[in-house]
Amino acid sequence: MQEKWWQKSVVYQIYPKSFNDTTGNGMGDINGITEKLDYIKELGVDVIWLTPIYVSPQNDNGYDIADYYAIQSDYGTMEDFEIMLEKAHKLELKVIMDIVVNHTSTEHKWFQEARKSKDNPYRNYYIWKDGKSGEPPTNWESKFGGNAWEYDETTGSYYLHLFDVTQADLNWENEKVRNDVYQMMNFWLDKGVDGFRMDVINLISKDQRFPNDDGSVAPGDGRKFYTDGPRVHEFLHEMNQEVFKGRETITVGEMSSTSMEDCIKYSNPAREELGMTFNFHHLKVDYPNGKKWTKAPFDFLYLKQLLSDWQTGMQEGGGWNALFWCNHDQPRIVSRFGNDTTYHKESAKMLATTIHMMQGTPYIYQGEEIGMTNAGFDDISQYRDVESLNMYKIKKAEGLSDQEIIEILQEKSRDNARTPMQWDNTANAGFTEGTPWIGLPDNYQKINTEAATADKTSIFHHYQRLIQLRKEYQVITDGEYQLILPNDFAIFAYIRENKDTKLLVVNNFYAKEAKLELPESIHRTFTDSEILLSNYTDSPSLVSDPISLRPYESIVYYLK
Ligand code: TEU
Repeated sequence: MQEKWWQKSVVYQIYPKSFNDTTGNGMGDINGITEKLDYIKELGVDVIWLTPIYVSPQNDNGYDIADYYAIQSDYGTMEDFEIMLEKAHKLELKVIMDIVVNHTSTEHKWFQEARKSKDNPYRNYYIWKDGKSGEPPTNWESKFGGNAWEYDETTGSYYLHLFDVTQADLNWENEKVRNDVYQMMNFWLDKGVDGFRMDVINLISKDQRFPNDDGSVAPGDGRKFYTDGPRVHEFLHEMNQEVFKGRETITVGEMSSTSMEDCIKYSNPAREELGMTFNFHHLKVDYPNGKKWTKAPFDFLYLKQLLSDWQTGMQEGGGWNALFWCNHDQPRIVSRFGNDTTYHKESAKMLATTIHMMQGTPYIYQGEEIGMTNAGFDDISQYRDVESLNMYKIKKAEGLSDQEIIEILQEKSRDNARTPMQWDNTANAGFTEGTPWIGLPDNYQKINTEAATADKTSIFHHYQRLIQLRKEYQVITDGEYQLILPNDFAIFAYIRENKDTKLLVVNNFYAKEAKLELPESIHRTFTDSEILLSNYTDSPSLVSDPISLRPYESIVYYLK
């Protein structure tokens, strides 16, 4: 297979609202991004992805789009965007937009029209059904809690919303919807953007029988009738032909509760659908029985198995993984699978190495490169996220105490990742001169980009080196992956190998020392080794056996 440029790239995700505020209104903006492009360039990434900046009532921070063709005024103007794009391109940074086309805001003009009457030309842009004896059409649940159908009085029927009630699902069966979406995507590509991250794109095709979920397959919330649905591959192939064909775009689909079989189909170039996929299975290893809203430790063996299965499975099927720990929907990884107190630096670096030496395109979420931590909010008034606020109400009604709910939110809330970017140790971490739209942890005094870029041993410089290694060692892009010691309770170790290079990556996931005993079959394959990267200055050479890994120690060996 011919290698694509984005298979060797690293992407940096920006959450504009929390990135850098230049107006003092407490929210980040496009000019704030432009101002920080040099910082992003210094890290060494190739691409930036902006979460939605279109006109939106912001009920879900922009994932509820009211106008795909215009910029939300809080963020600036189209001109600001064009200036940002030009500067990014000058720095050889590509820019990808976040496209949300499973649903629109109910404030979008299509929906405003659609709800007026049953014979409105836009009616069929959305999914409308009559209720059943005063009940919603099906028992499907919204991802943010409650039934997924909302009754609309004007026409006496229900519309589907898999997310918030203000996020109405588009009807992809309607060719006009599809063509309008493709036209809009072409508008942005013609403007010069380099590709798209596509929000919950595997949910666009619903089973047209709209059955009730009988609960026979967990979690029984209806997802089996629209996840990787009946026509999704057909629609994405069509999109590919109408939008991406003949262009050098980078495309990544965000896949909710997807299967590997489908991800291979989405991302195998021969099928001409998308470039790569995000899946979330490895980020559910702290959801006991699939339940997110509980406090639980993570299942380390399962984490290794999942990541490894997706490494080998996608490679065998000719698909391509997006690699990531963090985004705006996930708690901070150093607080989640690492140790954000005693071993902050060590564990953040170890987690980075674990993912960055795998096959795929790595994504770094703003602040991850300096080890930003969970927010630590201890009062519900500090939370902003619609999902967290809904869950608070639901858990309260189930009888949990405030304290119990807060403890869950402190671990699981999406707001953990949405606190302002920590630039320096001045007020509000240098994010704004006004009042930030959401609070931030006190640790910005120590954890900030100014300190990190000045310190050669920082997490920032570790990420920088990981990005360079990907450019220097082809094996990271094309090598085979082999998990070793699958049943070791502390060490995540694997081999990357192509015809001329062999790397061994070892990571201690815990604060205790761990003994690394390599299988004889691996030992026989090398006589010498060199350390390419470590999170300790004096990591052991591989000559002795077994070797002791210190807390969170992480080493990349080049085997000779
Ligand atoms: O997220 C889709 C998604 O399924 C999740 O990651 C979701 O936020 C999580 O499961 C809730 O627990 C995307 C966006 O990334 C997210 O910010 C939006 O809220 C969502 O789609 C709706 O557009």
